[in-house]
Order: sequence, then C-alpha cells, then structure tokens
Amino acid sequence: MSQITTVQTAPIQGQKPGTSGLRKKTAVFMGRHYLENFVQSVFDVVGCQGKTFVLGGDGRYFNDRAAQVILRMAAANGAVRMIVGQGAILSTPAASHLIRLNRTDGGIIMSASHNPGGPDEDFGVKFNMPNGGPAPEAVTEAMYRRTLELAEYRMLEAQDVDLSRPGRHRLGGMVVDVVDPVADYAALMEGLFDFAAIRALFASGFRMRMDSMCAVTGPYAVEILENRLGAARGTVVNATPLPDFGGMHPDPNPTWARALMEEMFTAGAPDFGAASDGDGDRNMVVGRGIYVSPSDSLAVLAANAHLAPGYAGGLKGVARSMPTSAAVDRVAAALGIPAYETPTGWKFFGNLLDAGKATICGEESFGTGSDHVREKDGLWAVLMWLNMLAARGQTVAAILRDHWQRFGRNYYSRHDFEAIEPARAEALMAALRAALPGLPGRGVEGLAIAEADDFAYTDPVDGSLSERQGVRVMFRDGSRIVYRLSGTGTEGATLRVYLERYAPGPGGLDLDPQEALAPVIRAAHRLAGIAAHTGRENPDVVT
Ligand code: VG1
Ligand code: CO
Repeated sequence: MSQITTVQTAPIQGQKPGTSGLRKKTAVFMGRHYLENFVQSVFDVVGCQGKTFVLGGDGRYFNDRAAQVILRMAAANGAVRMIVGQGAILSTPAASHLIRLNRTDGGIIMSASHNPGGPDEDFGVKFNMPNGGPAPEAVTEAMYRRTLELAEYRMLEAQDVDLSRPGRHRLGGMVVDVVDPVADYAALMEGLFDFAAIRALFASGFRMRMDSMCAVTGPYAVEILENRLGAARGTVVNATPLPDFGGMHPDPNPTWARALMEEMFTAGAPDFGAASDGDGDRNMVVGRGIYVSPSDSLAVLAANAHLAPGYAGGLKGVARSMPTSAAVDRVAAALGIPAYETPTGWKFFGNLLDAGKATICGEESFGTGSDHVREKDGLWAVLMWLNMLAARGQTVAAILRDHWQRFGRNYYSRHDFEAIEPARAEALMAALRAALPGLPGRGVEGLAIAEADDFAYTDPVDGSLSERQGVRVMFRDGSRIVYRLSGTGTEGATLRVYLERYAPGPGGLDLDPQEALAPVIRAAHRLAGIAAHTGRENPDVVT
C-alpha cells in the first residue's frame, strides 16, 4: 500500500488566477512547492474526497511531470478516479467535453494557452467546474485566499503512472483511466456538423491549410480533417505538439501565424485557412486573399448556424465579451434573439449557456464556441465555417461581403502594447478612470463623446457583480474605444486598446480597417495619453 505524506509548506504570494487560470513562468511553477501549493488549494476549495476529475494539458514543457504530481496529490486527497488524456494531452475543449460526458466533478487543465511554452516561457493550471467551464470568479478568489493560508499539502509516495497508452491503472486508492484524447471529441463534432457535405466539398477539390502551430490541435485536426473528412494529406501543418511549440508563439493571429497569412494571400492560395492556439480553444480563419476578423466571424457564424445540423433548430441567444464588436448584436436583432454582453474571459459565458439563454458565444481574441462544451473551441469554429462553405457553395470573401451588405460592417481592430512597466500601465488606467465623468459631451479628433464608463457586469443568472472590467468610451456616431489591461500575461503589463467604427453601407464597406479606424485610433491615443504614460507610439501587435 502506498504511503500518504503530509508536507509542511508556507503560503506563496501571487498565486492569483487571472482571466483564465494561474499562469506563471515555467521556472516559477517548477519552483519548490509552487505547483503543489496551488493544486492543494484547488482541492481544498472544491473538495477531493470521493471525487472524479479529468486531467490533461496542451503538451507544453513540464506538462508531463506536472500531471504526475497532480495525480499523486489527487490520490492523496481521496479522489476515486482520474480520467487522463493519453500522454497527459487534452485540448481545452476536449477536456471540457470529457468533464461533461463522464459527469465528473470537474477537471484540471494544464496550459498557459496562447502564451509561449518551454523552460523559459509560460506554464499554467486552471480548474474547470462540473459543467465543463472555467471556475467562476468567486471560486478562483476562494482558491487564491486558500493559497495565502496554506500550511501543508498531501502527496502520495508512488512511482509515475504510465500515461503513454490508453488503459486503467491504480494509484493508491484511486483509479487512473488513460483515454484517447481525440476520440470522444471527434464523435461530438460528427454529431454537430454535416460531415458528408464537408467530405463532398473536399472531394470536389476544395483546398485547406490548417496551422496547428506545433500545439495541441495537431492530432485532433489530422484525425478530423484528414482522416474523417478527406482533406488532402498534409493539409494540417505543424501538427505535432512540441514542448516548446517549435519555438512558435501559438497565438493564432496575423502577427504570430504569419506563414499562414502569407500563404493565403498568394496567387495559388488554398480556399480556406485556419490556425489554432496552444490549448486549441482559439481559432483564426482566413479566406483566399481575405482575413476574417474574429468579431465578424462570430457574427457570420451566428447568421449561418442553422445550416449546421446541430443548430438547425435556431439559436436561443448569443453572447459576446464587451470588447468584441457589436456585429453579432445586429445578427441577433435580425433573428429576434437576445444578445448578452459579458466581461472578458470565457468563465462569464458559463451561466448563460447552462441556463439556455445563449447558444453561441464569442470574443474578439479569436475565441468562438457554443453550448456543446463550456469553453471556446477552435476546431469547432473551423468546422462551423467548413459546414457553412459547403452549404452555401460560396467563397469566404463572398460570404463576408454578403454579410456586410446585409448588416453593415463593424470595422474593428485591437492594438496591444506589451511589456509595459506595471506601474505605468496602472497610472494610465487610473488617469482614464479619473477622467471618465468629464468625458461625455467632449470632442476629440472630430469625434463627439456620448458616454464613458468602467464596464460592470451583473450576471443575469446568479446576480454576481464584476466591476472594473474595462474603460469604455462611446461616441455619437457609434464608434467606440475600450481600454483594459491583460489578465493572462506573465511579464510586465499589456495594455489592450479595442477600436470600433460602424459603417452602415452600401458604400464604404471595403476599406482597410486601420484606415477606416484612423480617427478612432488617434482619439484613443489622445484620450489615454498612451505615449506620455508608456513611452510607446505604436502597438506591438495589431489584430
Ligand atoms: C485574453 C483574451 C481573452 C481570453 C483570454 C484567455 O485575456 O483577451 O478574451 O478569454 O485571453 O484566452 P486577457 O486578459 O489577456 O486580455 V486563452 O486562449 O489564452 O485561454
Ligand atoms: Co487558449
């Protein structure tokens, strides 16, 4: 019988989960007691005795060893069963699905998502609830408070479990079921989409490029796109998850997925391109010669969802994070369904999905998903697009232009200013907040300010209040600027500036977004004094 040891420890400062779990430099996570303290705090808050959890991660450096530690701690804390992806691998949406499918008590996902991986990069851990969704703020706050009082953790003295192939093992008093990470997820997708129609599309010569960015979606994309849907071998590139993502920054946007962008703008480009992030919950989609902004993608998918069998009955509602453009709101109005506006982070969609208030959700940060799981889902979005392309028989460009003709176009861009000294970033936000009362009625760069506030959200299901979620400046002509600081970074502060302008059409729908937004961009700099506060004239990443 294996031995359970109680290890004396002391609180470690700063174990506060951000927008999506606790993310730190890998070396910090590998430090003495760091992972153990956080995991014990998670178990202390959610309870572990007699419970079953899902465990998996995106395969980044330390994923395999962290999994063994978490398994030993789960066994020592009285869990009865852990369902683990083979090789400790699970994409975030696949983990969410396994939690729901097996009606477990939740799951632990090891990922820092779109942050780079490797010994000098980032690692992360987050807890998902029995509904499959990220723990809400009240729960992550309780975990953080627990880390500040922790005095000991429990650990089973045992050897590593063989996670290299599917099978059942015993670890102390606990069962460990190692499962194929792809099979259940692929089956879920087959139930939602018209695979026969998409197969026929590929058989007709339709070509696609999927860039998995050496991250977790590789095995999922090869199985679904190439094996089941008949896309040509080699459609999926960078398809092997690597501990350092092959040195890539697995953030699917035009800056970090540059190779895909370049290919999609060449003469012989494939018909459709896509990329996903470290843990497989984000997606970028690109047509031949045309980039689809995530906010537009959300709106187009909502308008066409009924073409996919899983959504043929229509949508109950849609939800978007506050900084996401209002394009999807126009679709909701046309469909006569409600549109919800939540703070940034998928955890805020969970209640709306559980309560049947929303079917499709999205964020401007390349996240789209539905009530099939409780996370955003990169491959789901790709399949939704493929289903739509197969059903409509049009190009991506034609579908987008149709959409703008019908609904008007919400020109949109996000400018990120990275690695700012935290005190300077805080000062910028504080100055903006202080200026809020005086803004309405003022003009800036030829734009008249109608309203300005710091976004607060009352959850319509449980009534919980989340404040200080981003400074919004709304203009008379419908344009909008949002400022907030990132909650996923591990180095310095990142200022995100979200820019939006609405063009009703029929003319003026084909501008370059940066040109269409030029006055709004100038206003954003002027209002916040970005250069004065940060010393930066230009953003590091533009999406
Ligand atoms: C960012 C995005 C947010 C997303 C979050 C997690 O958060 O802006 O929309 O939900 O990342 O995505 P922040 O706080 O840095 O702006 V993932 O794919 O990294 O889990
Ligand atoms: Co992610």
